Amino acid sequence: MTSTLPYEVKPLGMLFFLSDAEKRAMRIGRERSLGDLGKTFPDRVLATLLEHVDDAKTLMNFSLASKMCFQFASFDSLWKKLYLTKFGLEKADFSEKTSWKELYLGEVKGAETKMNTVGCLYSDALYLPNQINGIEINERWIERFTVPEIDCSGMAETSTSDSIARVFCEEFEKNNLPVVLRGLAKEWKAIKKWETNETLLKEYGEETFLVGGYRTSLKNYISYCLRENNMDDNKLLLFDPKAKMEMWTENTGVSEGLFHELFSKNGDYFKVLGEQKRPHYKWVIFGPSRSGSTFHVDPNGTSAWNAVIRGRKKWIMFPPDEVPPGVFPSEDNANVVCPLTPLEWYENFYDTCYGNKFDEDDNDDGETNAYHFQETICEAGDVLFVPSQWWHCVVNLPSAPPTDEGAEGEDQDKNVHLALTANFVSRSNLPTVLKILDTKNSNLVSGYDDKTQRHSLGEAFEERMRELYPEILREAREKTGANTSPIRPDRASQTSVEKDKDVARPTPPRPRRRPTKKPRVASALHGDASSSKVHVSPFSPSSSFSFGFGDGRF
Ligand SMILES: O=C(O)CCC(=O)C(=O)O
Ligand SMILES: [Fe+2]
Repeated sequence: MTSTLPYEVKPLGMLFFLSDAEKRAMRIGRERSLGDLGKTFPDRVLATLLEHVDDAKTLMNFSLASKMCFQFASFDSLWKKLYLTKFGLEKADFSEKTSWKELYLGEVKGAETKMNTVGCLYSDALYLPNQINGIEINERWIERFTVPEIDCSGMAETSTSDSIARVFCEEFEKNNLPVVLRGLAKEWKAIKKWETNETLLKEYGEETFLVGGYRTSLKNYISYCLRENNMDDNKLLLFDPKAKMEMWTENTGVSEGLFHELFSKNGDYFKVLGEQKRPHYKWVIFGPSRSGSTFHVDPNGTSAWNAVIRGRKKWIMFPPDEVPPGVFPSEDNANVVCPLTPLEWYENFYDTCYGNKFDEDDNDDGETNAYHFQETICEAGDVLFVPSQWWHCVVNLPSAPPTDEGAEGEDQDKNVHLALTANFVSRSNLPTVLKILDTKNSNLVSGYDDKTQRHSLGEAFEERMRELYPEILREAREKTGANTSPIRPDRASQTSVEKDKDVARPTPPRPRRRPTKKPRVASALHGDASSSKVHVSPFSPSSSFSFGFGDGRF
């Protein structure tokens, strides 16, 4: 992977290959250039300090102090943050500029500074984006398909359709277990109509969408996705809860036939609040290859369906009572510390999930100590059911596993991934939803632009449910009163069908598993700045924690 940085940065470990004299020269150069700052702070801390500089002028002044300062102040995620905060995305022209710094300076006449570079800098902190962009997708990460599947391709016949609906509801939805509905959306018009960037742009090129919380035209976003040498470690996702209604009404089959039967007929109880008052629930998600959503559970206790329109999505999902390794939720689950990008998680934790025994876990229920996670890949036309409170992490896979440099960019259409998703309240997850709303914890409740609406959601919802569905509310309230734990999948039902079960039967909470690695830098997630369901910053500060930088100084 080639670097687009204005200077050459190498991982600290590469110092090993220098002669003693060269190492000494590097050390002296660093000391002279950074002075007390360099003596006092490790690179990682220095880079983090610079994240708190919120105006470009200060950053530019800092960069003029010395060659090293210039290099630190050129760290592109600093400029990404400054650019987005000041200009949003509307004007960003990704076809012209290769870095966020260039974009920023392009907006400010005469701001360009020239500095001879120091040649080469050895710093893990500054090498971080290269390292993340250089993570190769390992075959091992994408070869397992353990989420159960229902083949929906022959559903023209009513009898097939009926039996799919029965199996989905009885075995999966009621038991709060994931399932892939293969081909359920394959007849949706969107799949043909949006097959290429050209056709997609023809229809929506000038339309604006929310990207990382900022509005920009689709034309501009697609050029961002296709930008060569995109060195953003946390690539921007188009994640828009208010995209044009016609994208749904004219291009999908969400309100008819089997799809309607599965997901809306007996569910979607937030509809009692009306379109204006219900929390966000329908999202358009576009993203380049390697982008995705880091570990999270979906908002407000809802379940979701996710339909791939173009591209490929790798999913890994953990049941509600198993916090995935490398993920550290706060006590109330409102904040989660975890790797900022899905591929960082794979690189550092995927293998931990297999065959790892946790000694403090006392095999109390006769099960093995292994995690009960499930994995799959969804392609165009496939729909995944994401049950309430399941942890999941999603990554958009390049069209073919890259074998050599440049292979990822070969198929531009396949490397822009499109999906539609919606969250819903059903009879099965209603107790969980009510319990979360009961907390009135405005960090747990989400889906409004205006945070004050979060507070009253529980009361408003309950009132309307009492008017319109009193029996269903009563049934759910009996469960919330009787048991305060979230819906948990019954392990036995993961392999056998329990047809006589009406609703998910909560099992007692299991002890949380102890992950084997701890983040070196605890990076709390940062509120609701983006429109994403995942509460992460739209920026990619270098405080995303990462591993494998063993310089031992931090
Ligand atoms: O499709 C994706 O990238 C992630 C979807 C997801 O997890 C969500 O919308 O909550
Ligand atoms: Fe999600």
